[in-house]
Amino acid sequence: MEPLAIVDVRARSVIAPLRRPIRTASGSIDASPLLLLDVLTEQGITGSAYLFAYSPIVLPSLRSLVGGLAPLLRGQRVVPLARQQQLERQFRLLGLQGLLGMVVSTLDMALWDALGKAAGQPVARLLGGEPQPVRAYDSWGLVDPVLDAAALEHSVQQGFRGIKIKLGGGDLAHDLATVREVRRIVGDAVALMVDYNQSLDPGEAIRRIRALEPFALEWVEEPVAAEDLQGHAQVRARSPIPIQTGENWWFPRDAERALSVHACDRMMPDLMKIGGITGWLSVIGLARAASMPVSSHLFIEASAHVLAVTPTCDWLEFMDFGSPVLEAPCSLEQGCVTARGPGLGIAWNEAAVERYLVD
Ligand code: SMN
Ligand code: MG
Repeated sequence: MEPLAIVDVRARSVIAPLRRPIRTASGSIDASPLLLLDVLTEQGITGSAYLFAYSPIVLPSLRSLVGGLAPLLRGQRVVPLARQQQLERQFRLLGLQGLLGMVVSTLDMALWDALGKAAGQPVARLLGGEPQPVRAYDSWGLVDPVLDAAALEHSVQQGFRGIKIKLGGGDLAHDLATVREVRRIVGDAVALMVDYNQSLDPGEAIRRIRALEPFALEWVEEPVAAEDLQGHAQVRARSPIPIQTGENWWFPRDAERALSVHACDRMMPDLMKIGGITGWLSVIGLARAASMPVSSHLFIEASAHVLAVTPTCDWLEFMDFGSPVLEAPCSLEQGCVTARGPGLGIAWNEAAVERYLVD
């Protein structure tokens, strides 16, 4: 079959509901601003993917960026690596990061979705693997162990093998009281992760992490500013608990920078920032060479595919931002998520898109 050819690229903005607000030490998110991206091809195949914009304020800019890229892509073949190299060249002086990096990464996911749909195969199979169950953790924001007790118990009853909560909303005593109570609620058999969302300085992070040692945490995530790789390395060198980071790395070069200074024990690249599936494939080679466990960040559907071909696969983060606008949202089965095809398994629920459409 001749390579798919791009006819157009379309973006729609929606603000979808969240299962629960995400309160973090660095701000709160009460709804899910998403950009839905579709790559239309001459062969009638449409590749789809979405990005999470964090703030609705940037949705118009994201849509405008897609409109600006469309003329560069019309008539081009659906070859993800070639398209990413084309855009890297095009924006060499500006650099692929920020909103443009998010759009380029999401375009990559949509291109892979198109290839999978054209082949009638799940993307995991195009990547040389096959869909397989990946253990998932339920990702929470800051929690109130009293008010959220029943819902946390429900997460465990649903079969999640891990629970992540955010910390840093108060002082150390508040963190300790929260972790102690959540550990009691979820029990010792469930992995417990904590995420400081970049809210501490290295000294305070070391102080707090040392105090958290008794709770057998799976990891402590982004204790300091994401871009402070030396700070991460400083904390890691003194931490009794594995340090996790990566959701804010831009393309594989940031992963290499972090590994070169030993910033973390585990990594969790975000498909929307690391360069999509093409970027992810470069990063897992670095992780394998460093024997570093790799987890995902958001984007459950596409993450299930790439984790299925990740040699050091660790955890899938279950934060289902896309579910409200998908025909067939991902589900948890025996504590795991399994990739579905064809493509990434992404098809819009058009009635829901209409309901949540911003423009
Ligand atoms: C996070 C994800 C999405 C929105 C806010 C915070 C968090 C995580 O860093 O790792 O889930
Ligand atoms: Mg995080």
